[in-house]
Amino acid sequence: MGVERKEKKGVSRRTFLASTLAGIAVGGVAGFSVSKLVSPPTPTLPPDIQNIIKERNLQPQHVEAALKTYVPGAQPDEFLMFSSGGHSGQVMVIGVPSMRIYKVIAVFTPEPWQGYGYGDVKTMELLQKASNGMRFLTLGDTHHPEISRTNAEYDGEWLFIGDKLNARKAAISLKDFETKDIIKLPNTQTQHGGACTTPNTEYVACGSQFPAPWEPGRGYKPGKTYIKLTEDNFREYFRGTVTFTRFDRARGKFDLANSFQIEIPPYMQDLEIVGWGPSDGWTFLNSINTELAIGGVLEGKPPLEIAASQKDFDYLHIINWKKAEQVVRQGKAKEINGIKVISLETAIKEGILFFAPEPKSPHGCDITPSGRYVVIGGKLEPLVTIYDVEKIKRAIADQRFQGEDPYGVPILRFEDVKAAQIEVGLGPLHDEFDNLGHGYVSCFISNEVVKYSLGPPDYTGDKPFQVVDRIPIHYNVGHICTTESNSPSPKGRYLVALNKWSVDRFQPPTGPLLPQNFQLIDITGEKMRILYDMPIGLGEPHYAKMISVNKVKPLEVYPVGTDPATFQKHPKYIEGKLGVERKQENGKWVSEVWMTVVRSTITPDIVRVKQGDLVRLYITNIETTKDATHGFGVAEYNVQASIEPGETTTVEFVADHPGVFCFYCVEFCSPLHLEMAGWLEVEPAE
Ligand code: K7E
Ligand code: CUA
Repeated sequence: MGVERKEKKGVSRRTFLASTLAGIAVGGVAGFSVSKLVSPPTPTLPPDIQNIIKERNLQPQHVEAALKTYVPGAQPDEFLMFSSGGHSGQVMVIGVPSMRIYKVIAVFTPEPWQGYGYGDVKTMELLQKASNGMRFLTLGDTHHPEISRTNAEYDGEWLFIGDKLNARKAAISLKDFETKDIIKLPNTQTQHGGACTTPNTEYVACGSQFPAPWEPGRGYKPGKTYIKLTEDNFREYFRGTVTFTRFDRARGKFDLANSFQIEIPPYMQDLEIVGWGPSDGWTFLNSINTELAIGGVLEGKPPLEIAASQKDFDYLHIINWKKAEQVVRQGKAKEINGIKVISLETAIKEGILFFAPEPKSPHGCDITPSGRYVVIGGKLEPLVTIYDVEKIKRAIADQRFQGEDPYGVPILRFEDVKAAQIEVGLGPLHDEFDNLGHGYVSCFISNEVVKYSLGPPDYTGDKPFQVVDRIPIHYNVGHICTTESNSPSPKGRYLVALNKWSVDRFQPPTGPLLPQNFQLIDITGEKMRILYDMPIGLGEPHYAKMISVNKVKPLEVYPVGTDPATFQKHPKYIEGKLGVERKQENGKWVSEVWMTVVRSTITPDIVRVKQGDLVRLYITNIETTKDATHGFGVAEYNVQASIEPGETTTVEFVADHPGVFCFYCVEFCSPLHLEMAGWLEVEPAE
């Protein structure tokens, strides 16, 4: 936005850059002059700039990269990238092209700066609810973020992310960048289908990864279901799931009562994507371990990685989710552990689930902008396989199958549904797309990103399905992320490679545990060019989604008294009410405290309670100034809240330790911030 506007008037920034860079390239750098070979005289850089370049030992391409990525203060980045934080359990918000981290959003792990999981009731409830009958979990492994969609386009209102380790899903509002709901997927132990939404965010879909033990008719209950692990039992009694979780945008909550789940065979389902356009109504997941191996190295069996990689083909799962929705409406699903489940048998009988062969132990699963092609990374084959959704639909309509899997799922013929296979490089994983009909694939083993042309209608040139460029990556690239990819309207411009290893890219090294490396790549020209290496020292990111900054419209401050859990007035916000009230609730003593914070006073600043009381604070930040956040930390009590301007928050803890404890504002908010403090007196019980 900002950038484009500036380029329209007068000399564009890009023209200026081009001429200065030309100046550098023709001898501005090391006194080496080839300017005679170039016909029009090119401007050179001022001597002080040349000196910096010389002193810092920079090459022309470094200077170009710096000029393309530097974003001055108060000027906007072009894109926001929401990146998984891997086993940090959180989400990172990064500006592109500056590659600055703007925020780490607390999701599955307590986070003190945001007062997440340290006494703030709404966050404690989220973490509690997310544990849903399991032990209290403070660990998640976030992989695949998704942004809410309107007509399949990202609308910038909601962000979803999955927790692979515990099969949970979270919804984050992009109005205030806070987690609003977390759900544990029923009958599911781990997930990897990420979070992908249907075109108007009616559902957030997600496939399981490792199948869970499953009692016929009773499904899987964490900590309850036990089926002895043997190869036979694994085939017979373990199951995977695909869950379509209804999302209520107005309330910001997942709605299990209106969700449904499909039981699927115990292969290891992997990445998932929900289609639009020609693939509207369909979802696609790939799978590994169709060998149904379980490992057992010390029991005389081959290790899982060998046993699970025998077959040349695994199965792309093709699911008609609109038909599944109908089948649920017709009452053909059975409620198991709080969700309507379409049995595997019903899914087959009703024409909901189909397979297509996919080579070999594949990984990524993506859809081109037109919605016409599904692209799978071969992982153990150097191929990207492209399926034509029109052909898939036709083959299904004509009932053209090559046979069935052991569970009776019909398998389409590979030749009937394939559009093309492109030999790209070693270990192809994930694909992303630009606005000109190109795909990009990460090659984990050959350490490169490979660019190729798609077919019509995405690409209408005369060389479809061909490799057009490649660039080395440092190192072991997992996902890649282009602007608004996996939607109908990618924006081109940038690609970020989410690299697993950084090895020597950051000097000096910071110990044996090295950061991951995000490499920013310019994809505007014919040749891709690396612009920036960004160390990620906050867990291991998997996927990221990048959207134009102007699609995200966060609040600046909350209206005073707002409960961020609902964006409504907090039920306990009573204007002007301050002080402590001690009362009994179900036979227990509760000290309720109405509090305000404003530069630089916490009122009341003395809170007297009795040992054993449940202390419940309603804290309102009555500031109306942008960024005037106050914190509330209680010494030796592990209590910390972050109260944004206008917010009313509830904080609860049991005053189990007698004594006098300081509380203070933990955000340096004003010259008298150090004085923004008070005392909690806990009178010992007799
Ligand atoms: Cu390839 Cu979870 Cu998407 Cu990691 S997954 S890289
Ligand atoms: Cu409020 Cu420091």
